Amino acid sequence: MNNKHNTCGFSTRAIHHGYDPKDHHGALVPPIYLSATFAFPTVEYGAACFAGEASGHFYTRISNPTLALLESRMATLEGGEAAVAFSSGMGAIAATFWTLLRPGDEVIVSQTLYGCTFALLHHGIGEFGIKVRHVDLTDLAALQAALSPATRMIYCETPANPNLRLIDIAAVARLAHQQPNVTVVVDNTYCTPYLQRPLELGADVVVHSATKYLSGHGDITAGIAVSNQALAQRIRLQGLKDLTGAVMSPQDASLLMRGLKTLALRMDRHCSNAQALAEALQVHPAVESVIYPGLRSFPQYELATRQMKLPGGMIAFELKGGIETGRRFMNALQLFTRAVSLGDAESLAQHPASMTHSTYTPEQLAQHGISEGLVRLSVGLEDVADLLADVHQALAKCARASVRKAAMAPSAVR
Ligand code: 7XF
Repeated sequence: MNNKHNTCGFSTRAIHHGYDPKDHHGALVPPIYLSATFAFPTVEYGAACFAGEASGHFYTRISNPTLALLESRMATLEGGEAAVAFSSGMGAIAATFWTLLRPGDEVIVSQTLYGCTFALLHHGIGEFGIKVRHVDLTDLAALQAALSPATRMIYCETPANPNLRLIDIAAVARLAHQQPNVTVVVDNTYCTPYLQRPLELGADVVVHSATKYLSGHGDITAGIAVSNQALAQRIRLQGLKDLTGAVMSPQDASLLMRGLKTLALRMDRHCSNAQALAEALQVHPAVESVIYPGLRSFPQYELATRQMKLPGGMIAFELKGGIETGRRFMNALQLFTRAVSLGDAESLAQHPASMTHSTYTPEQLAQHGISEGLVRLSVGLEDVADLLADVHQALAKCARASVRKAAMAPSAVR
């Protein structure tokens, strides 16, 4: 693999790392190796591949040249040694859990997690003899108290989906690594390596839903795990090859590499659009509260500026009148699309409690800091003036509806 861009900047590596057209008939864009299997020159060589004694591609569920190029790019962008590509974020997360955890082990997880990660923990590995403990990882004393000789993994999202709570990765990793055999795994989906690089802060594995910002165009589902060579090899040979089989297709790897080429440009625009929207929401009289790491009112503003290059493209907020007003707001949106997922060019709005986090019971939502009234925005790449106009017209409509409703309420009748 061509690594002459190793010392270049982020975008240069996102565009060029590991590839030289002259090795591929001059093709500017890396070819897609659409082959499930690869020819062995001899039977002995084939056996050596299976024994792990020869390198080279032999079956796409284990490796493929297009996937290998993508993986090397993700590794360099995250500051890791190696990466493993998956067919979805949940594929990457499940493979990492199944590889690193065994019955009797304990995994400490942060309070708020994406709904299906929560479900995988509670209805998946939690039912196979692995103890799952939710701990407020912003409280280092609580983490210290929760660590036990059986702890094998600490897992978190930062910022968390959907309430954007942050975890101080360096502080958690430092504490975790005072004990042997604890792997710190961070879901970096909300940030991408352009905004935050957990491995450089002491984490051991980074996982991604590459369905989101990394691919950026809403046309594939994909996942990535990045770590050192030894861990990546275990995740590939156990988690991917045997335990999930959740392999990414070479066509999707090509689309994902296309997305990576514009990642830095897109993230800059997502962040500046989101900052403008968050500031507008914050001063609007219909809005109860806004959660966005770029606002000075954000409770972990100092940590956000220290840990993240920019505050990201996701906003969570609540309207006065709670979820009923929130529903009216979302139904009144004209440019934003009502849809789950995030990180696309199109701006998206959704209701976590009934959609992405509906795997939590109402009691669990309250316990894990996901308010019923929360509305989540994934701010896209449109012109900010159009986004602001859409949000303002939707807020005006739901405010008018609230006034009508109040006027019709029995208490208002004299
Ligand atoms: O398997 P996927 O590619 O959908 O990725 C799962 C996943 C993992 N980590 C985080 C932080 C995620 O946000 C996701 C997927 N979340 C979407 C969302 O929150 O809108 C899924 C739509 S139900």
